[in-house]
Amino acid sequence: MKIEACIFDLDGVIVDTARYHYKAWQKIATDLGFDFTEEMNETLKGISRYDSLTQLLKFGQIQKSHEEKLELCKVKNDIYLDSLSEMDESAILPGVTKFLTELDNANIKIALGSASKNAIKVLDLIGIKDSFGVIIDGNGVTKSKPDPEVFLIGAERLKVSPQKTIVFEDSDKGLDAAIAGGFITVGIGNDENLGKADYVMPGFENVSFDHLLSVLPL
Ligand code: B16
Ligand code: MG
Repeated sequence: MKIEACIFDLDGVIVDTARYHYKAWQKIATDLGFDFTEEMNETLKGISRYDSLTQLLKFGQIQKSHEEKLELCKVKNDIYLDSLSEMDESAILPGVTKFLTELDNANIKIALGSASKNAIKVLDLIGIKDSFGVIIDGNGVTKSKPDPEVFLIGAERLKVSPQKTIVFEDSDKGLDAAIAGGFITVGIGNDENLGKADYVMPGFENVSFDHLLSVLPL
């Protein structure tokens, strides 16, 4: 099978923002009076802001109205945006830039498939927006991961089939979305959380596209 495209998740794959989302949610939980652990946070990765809050409130066994939830989402986003204020290209995860260049040289199409409504802002801050031929973010979907919509729209815009496209994801929900869409999957993180992917690696450092092609079940 010849690979024609790659679709990248943003937070936790391209850039080190997953920890800022976690810190912001931790602050919300602390203010609500409970501890928000890393294990709990793992279940929030890849899902929309509102769905994340719904999940967080479940952990704290707290009821809020829709309006209160919208307000808490705003507070969380303000905390998150504050933490981005000093962000620049140094936040790009190791090996990512080199890997993207290698794809480009090999004429592999490249898209972004993120749940984040802040994706364009983050890409601008780290100066990497032009690397993506197509960008699908939280503003362009109606259904949150684990629904495959974000990746299917990405593949459609790139004019490639999911079977010839690799999705890179750091979250369980994101992998579910890619698998449901029929994509080839690479988990970015550890095997324990992402074992359902076709291949799992800690990141892009010292990883070449050719190597990846040799280890994926194509
Ligand atoms: P925002 P990704 C996701 O981005 C994050 O993993 C998730 O933690 C976050 O809640 C979601 O974006 C929404 O982000 O609040 O910025 O709209 O991993 O799909 O790139
Ligand atoms: Mg992610």
